[in-house]
Amino acid sequence: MNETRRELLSSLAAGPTTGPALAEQLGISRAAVWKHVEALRSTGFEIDSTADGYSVKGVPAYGAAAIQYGLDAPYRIEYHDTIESTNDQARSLAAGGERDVVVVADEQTGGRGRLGREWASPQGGIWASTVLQPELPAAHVPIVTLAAGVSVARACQRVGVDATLKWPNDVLVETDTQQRKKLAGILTEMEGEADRVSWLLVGIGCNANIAAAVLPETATSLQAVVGDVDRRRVLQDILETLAELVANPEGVISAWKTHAATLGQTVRVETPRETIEGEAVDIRFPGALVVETETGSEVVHAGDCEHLRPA
Ligand code: BT5
Repeated sequence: MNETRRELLSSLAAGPTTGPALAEQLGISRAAVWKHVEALRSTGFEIDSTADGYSVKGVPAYGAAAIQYGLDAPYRIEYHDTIESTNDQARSLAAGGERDVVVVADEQTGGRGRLGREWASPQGGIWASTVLQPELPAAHVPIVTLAAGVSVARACQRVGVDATLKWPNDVLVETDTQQRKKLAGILTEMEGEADRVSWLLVGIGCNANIAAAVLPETATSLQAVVGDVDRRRVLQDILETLAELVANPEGVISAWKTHAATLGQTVRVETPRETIEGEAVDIRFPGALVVETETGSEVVHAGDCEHLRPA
């Protein structure tokens, strides 16, 4: 979506605005304003023309303009009905110099998890990758993965789903059977040098309006817990919290701890070098897990974590 369309949506979100006022604000002709309004109507926006100006009466369920409308985060939305992987598309935008753009899809045909694992991404999910350039050294990037987890957990809680966080990148929810299942996952990828991140991709996959039966056995969805949700609002919520936390990374650890499922669990963490077993006792900036083992305390920076039982 271009800058003019984005500005127009943000003016309309603030309240009814007349054609001449919009033309002046956007620095375009009144005829051009009318064309933009018609284009929005053709994507499903209901826009009335009243004495006060153009007034939005209805917003389409999903799509670039719908997600952009009323979004309180400094991101541009690029939307695809279907795509191989939003992270791949975000990567090519990042390589072309774009920042602060979110690639969103209704369906992915080649969704990826970490270490090349498959990520099931049928229609109805929230599949979104944000291209960022945070003011962080590369070593601090894990804080952004935690921030994304917090953003998803909060957005899920707002629709009535008690989501919790499993270190480092999973969002879980307890199902009827007292089992915890995976509701969402985060895939962070970056390019840069030790002291400077040139771009960072935050890929978020959240099983929203999807039947649990079409997901892996270990997964669940918002639909399975509370029924269909307004994906547009949920994604806006996620992006708004993400933007806020990325701008204030010092608040992320305490926010993460308030949703943590991992702390207080006996865990097994597989790192590239070893397997560590013990009680998960703390999370430390920029995102390390502290595990109390039989032989002492270990600080783990990356790995796959399995919850064995409450400690
Ligand atoms: C993750 O990997 O959890 C990161 C997932 C990131 C997906 C997003 S969607 C938007 C963006 N574009 C992409 O292509 N990717 C990102 P990991 O921790 O490696 O977990 C992967 C494992 O989760 C798989 O091996 C399955 O066991 C399980 N899994 C696969 N699909 C799932 C789903 N839809 N929901 C829950 N679990 C799933």
